[in-house]
Amino acid sequence: MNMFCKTFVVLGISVATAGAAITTTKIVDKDTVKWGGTGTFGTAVVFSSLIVDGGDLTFGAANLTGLGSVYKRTNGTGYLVANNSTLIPDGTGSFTAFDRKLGLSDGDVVFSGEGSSGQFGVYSDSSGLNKIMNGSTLVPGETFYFTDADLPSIHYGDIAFRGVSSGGNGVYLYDGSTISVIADYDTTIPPANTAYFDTIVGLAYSNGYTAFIGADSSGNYGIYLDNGSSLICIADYDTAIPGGTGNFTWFKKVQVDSNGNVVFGGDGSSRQRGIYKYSRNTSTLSLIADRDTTLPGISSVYSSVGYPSYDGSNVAFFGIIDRGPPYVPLKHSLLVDYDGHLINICKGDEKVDGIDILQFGDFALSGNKITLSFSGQVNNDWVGFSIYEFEFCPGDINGDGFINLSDLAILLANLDNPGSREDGDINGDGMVDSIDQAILLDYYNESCP
Ligand SMILES: [Ca+2]
Ligand SMILES: [Ca+2]
Repeated sequence: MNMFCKTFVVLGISVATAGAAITTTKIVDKDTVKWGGTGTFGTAVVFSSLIVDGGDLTFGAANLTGLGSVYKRTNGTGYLVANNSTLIPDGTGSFTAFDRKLGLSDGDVVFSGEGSSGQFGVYSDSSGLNKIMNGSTLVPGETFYFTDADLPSIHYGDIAFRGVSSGGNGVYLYDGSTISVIADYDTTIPPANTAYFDTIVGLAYSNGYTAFIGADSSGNYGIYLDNGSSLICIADYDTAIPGGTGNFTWFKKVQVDSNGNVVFGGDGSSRQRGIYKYSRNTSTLSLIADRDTTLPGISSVYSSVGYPSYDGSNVAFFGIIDRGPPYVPLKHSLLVDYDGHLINICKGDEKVDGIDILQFGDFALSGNKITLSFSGQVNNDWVGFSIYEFEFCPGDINGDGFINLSDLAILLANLDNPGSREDGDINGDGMVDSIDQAILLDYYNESCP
């Protein structure tokens, strides 16, 4: 492969005009007119709770009192899903708040919201806003009602959520007409099956697979997967950390794809933290990245990883710098593990569309696009939060949509030198070197997705 490359250097292929190796597109910022409303978003909101599904996006706009509005973009058009002026379906008055976990599938958003006098419920905006469940809904198989619900997740018509009642916590699935129990306080926890679920703190659903983070009454947490007929443990406090030391001691942000593969964040003793994947076909757990993984563009010995966004193929996450004791984490970069290549997509000390990033918010991955919210300033003026889409095509250095000789020529002209993305630094570590060359050759003669 090396000979192949050197040949082109000798031939002296002309370097194409530098283009955009990663293109950024603004979705919303402070000057955007509120979708489905009047006035601009302004600088007083925090964009959070991002979920993408193909080209569709949903997010929340939080103010000082919590998530005040839910928005979505489908087929390129932005809509207001619900805000504090939206009447509660099958309820009284308007919503007063929304929980931070949203769901999105096939253009439909699912959310949990609250109203006056203790109203709560799970709602979907398919064919107008409609109630999935609320405080007048009986817990399946019981004679009592739900007292709270959140963590909704949707895949086409199916909606999974956490329900709370006098019985305890449960994971429930609405199939378009009926609510059934996936796991609840009457369900024994595998593999020992000697204790019952008591607490549910994370939930994801796709195509008949429900993954959740649950614990018994003693606070022993685990990641569990239900396939519609059986419930298995993917990892718990008795599970050795892949590539780490000892067993897991904490779990966060579980994600599941339509084939039942699960990605989650896991912690261990001695400040271990990583992102792990359960492959359902092989029933194996593997490491995606942890604090010992070399993260391109992050040199600090205190580097660590944040919690994942998984799109069914690849995983994106924040690279974090723990600023020494007391280890206050600082989100430093947004990275993606794309086809096994670790690429730094956005560094906190870079400008995006002229904005100096001050703080990262939330993000979501779909294919070769990452949607990211961040706050920042322009010429030292605070411009609040924005949402941008980052489209990347590893190897397309000149940004013409193809990975070919023109890109390779740019890379080789700068080989073994410091450089920018436009110079051939594909993984974003500041150097144009053999790592970048290997990534480019992986996609050689392909076009961008
Ligand atoms: Ca190209
Ligand atoms: Ca590089």
